[in-house]
Order: sequence, then C-alpha cells, then structure tokens
Amino acid sequence: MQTEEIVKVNRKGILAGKKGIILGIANKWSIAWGIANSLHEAGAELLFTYQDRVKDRVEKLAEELGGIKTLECDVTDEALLEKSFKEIAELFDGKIDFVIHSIAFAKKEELEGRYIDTSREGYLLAQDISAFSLAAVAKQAEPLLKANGGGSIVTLTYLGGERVVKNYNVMGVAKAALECSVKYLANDLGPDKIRVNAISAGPIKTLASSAISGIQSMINEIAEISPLRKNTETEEVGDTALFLVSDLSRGITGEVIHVDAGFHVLAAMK
Ligand code: 0WE
Repeated sequence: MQTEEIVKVNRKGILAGKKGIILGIANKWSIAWGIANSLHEAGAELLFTYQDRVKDRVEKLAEELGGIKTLECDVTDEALLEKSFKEIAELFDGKIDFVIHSIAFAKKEELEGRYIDTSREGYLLAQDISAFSLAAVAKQAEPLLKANGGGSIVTLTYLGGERVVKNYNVMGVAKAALECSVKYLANDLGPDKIRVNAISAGPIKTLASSAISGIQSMINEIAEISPLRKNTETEEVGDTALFLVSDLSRGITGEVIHVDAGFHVLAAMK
C-alpha cells in the first residue's frame, strides 16, 4: 500500500464520538481546511466558524465534506464572540471536545521592510487578531470543554515567532505572544483536563501567503535544504492536529510541535 492509503486507514475512527470547532477556514488552501479534512476522516463531528466576507466559500467547503455546521464568528468583537459561543453551546448540547484556532492577520504593509517601522495601530491589530483571540476563544470554550470532562485546544504558529525571519516582522512578535499564551493557558486550563498546544508549520502556499513578496523563494529553499527535502503540506499539519486533539497526546500540553520538514533544526548556512 502507498503511504497515502495507509494514512487514511490509520485515521479511521480515532476521533469517533468527538466533536469540535474549527476557526479560520477561508478557502481550500487554508491550513484550517487541511485540518478539517484530517479530523473529518477520523470521524469527528465538526463546526466551521467563518468571517462574513468568506461565508459562501466556507459553506461550500462544509457541504463538500457533508454534515458540517457553519457559523459566523468575529474574534475581535467580544459581544459577537459571546453570541457565537452561545449558539455553539446550543448546537452541541453544551459540550465540545476540541477547538482549532487558525487565525492570524497583519496589514500587508507591515510584512515588509524593517520591524522598527511598525505602526502602533498595526502592532495592536496583529496582536489582537493573531494572539489575544486565542485567549478570548479559550475563555468562551472553557465551560463547553469542561462539561465534557476535558478537551484540547490547538493553534497555529510559525518559526518567525522564535527567530528573525525576513519581513515576518510584526507577525513574529504576535506569534511569540501566541506561543507564550499557549503556556499560560495550558497552566490555567490543565486542572480542568483541557490541553493547549501549538503547531509550528513550515511555509505553505496559501491564498494569504501568496500576497507576500519573497515567499516563493523561501518555499523553494526549504524544499532544497530542509532535513526531509520537502515543503510542508496542509495534510501533514492536519494529521498532527488530529494527534493533538486525540487521546494519543493526553500527556502533552503547553507544547509547540514543529511540522516543517525539520527546517527549524538548521542554522543559517549562507
Ligand atoms: O503567519 C503567516 C502569514 C499570516 C498572514 C498573511 C497575510 C497576507 C495578507 C497575516 N497577515 C496577512 N495580511 C495580509 O494582508 N505565515 C506563517 C506565512 C508567512 O507570512 C510571511 C512569511 C511567511 C512564511 C510574511 C513575511 C515573511 C514570511
């Protein structure tokens, strides 16, 4: 059997009876969509939240898999976030097993040039959407996860939050805050048996990232020099999310797992 078929067999039933929500699907290139496919194949019951501007596309993707609920959610508006979770509680009988947080944003003009030129407004926007939203979502999800006797929260991060990556700038600072939030949230929620972890994915060609200058040359370099000599695929991120949501990872919380073909172990060589 080919690796791909074996992986399909392996996923079957791992999340049977588990239900949860995925925030951050925008289109079929979204990392969150790769995660949705893995969790769906593992038998999970899913709900996708979407931003109003991508409603039609997300509803179409939900239909593609079948049996998936969708709901508008704006993580920057406390009242709307609360309203969304009230609806989620009703749709899922007050209980969920997991939350996938795959949301980030910075103004395009902040993702080039020098970090020193970041505006106060751009800094706060990146922090609000990309880092604080995890804590806000965790707070809303806590009672629903607790009602199930525990659960798992997974977020997405990037190497640029640990080290300087050209042009990543204000997003790097937001990812550093996000990764540190994972640790504090893991400590807050551990007594409720709620685990909080992050996946640090290698660069993937998404609709969001194609807007970034120089990303294609980064992707090409990683295929050449990463230990696995390849680029990260959304399916690989999806299967790691599956592990983190499943009971196979029951001893892991506050962790950042790199899914990047091993690129993070390298020192600069040029
Ligand atoms: O986290 C990211 C990017 C997330 C992102 C993308 C955009 C593009 C469109 C956040 N905000 C925006 N704002 C927009 O207007 N990545 C890990 C991908 C990424 O982005 C980079 C990278 C890599 C890798 C930016 C500069 C350098 C490298």
